[in-house]
Amino acid sequence: MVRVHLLLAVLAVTVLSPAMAAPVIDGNVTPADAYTIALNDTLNEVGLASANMDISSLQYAGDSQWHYFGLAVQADPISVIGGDDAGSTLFFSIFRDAPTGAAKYQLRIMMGELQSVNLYERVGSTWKAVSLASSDFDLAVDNGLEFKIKKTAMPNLSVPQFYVTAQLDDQYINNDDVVSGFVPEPVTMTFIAVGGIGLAVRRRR
Ligand SMILES: [Ca+2]
Ligand SMILES: [Ca+2]
Ligand SMILES: [Ca+2]
Repeated sequence: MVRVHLLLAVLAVTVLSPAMAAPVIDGNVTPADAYTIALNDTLNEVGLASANMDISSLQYAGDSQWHYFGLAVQADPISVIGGDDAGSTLFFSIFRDAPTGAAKYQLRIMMGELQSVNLYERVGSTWKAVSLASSDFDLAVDNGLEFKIKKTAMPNLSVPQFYVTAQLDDQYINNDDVVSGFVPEPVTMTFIAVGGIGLAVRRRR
C-alpha cells in the first residue's frame, strides 16, 4: 500500500514540475529567458549619466547549478562607457543573507575597454578576493547585461534566499543608479517531493 502511494507522489511531481529553460546569456533580457524574479527600478532618476545607464530591472532565475541575472536599462543598448564620459561602466553588486542581512559577496563587472570580473567574499570585517575560474561564470553585454555564476562559487551565501543590491556606476561624477531587492527561496522539486511523500504516508494511517 505504501509503495503505491510513493509511486503516485513521484508521478505527481514529474507532471507538476516542467523543466525550467535556463536563461540564454546573450546580453538581452527577453521573456524567453524566463527569469522568475524581476526587481523593477524607477526610471528617469535625477543625475544619471544617460538613459542607457538607467536601470529598468534586475531579473533573476536559479537552478541547481547556477544563479542567472539579467540587467535591463531604459534605453538600449546599455552604455559600457559610463554614459557620455567615454570611460567604463561598472556593475557593482552586493549579496546578503536573508533574513540577517549579513553581507557575504561583492561582484564587480567592469564593462567596456577595462573588461573584468571580480568576486570578493566577506571575511570578518574585510573583503577578500576570490579567484574565479572561467568555468564558474559566463557573461554577455548587448542591449543589457546578463551573467550567470555557479552557486558553488558563492558557498557562503548559505541560504537559498538573499538580498541583492546592484548599481551601474559611470566611474565619474554622475549619480549611480541603484536597484535592490529580495530573491526568495524557490519552491524546489525536493520540497514538493518530500511534501508528497509525507501526504502519502499520513493518508495510510
Ligand atoms: Ca538572454
Ligand atoms: Ca533606474
Ligand atoms: Ca558615478
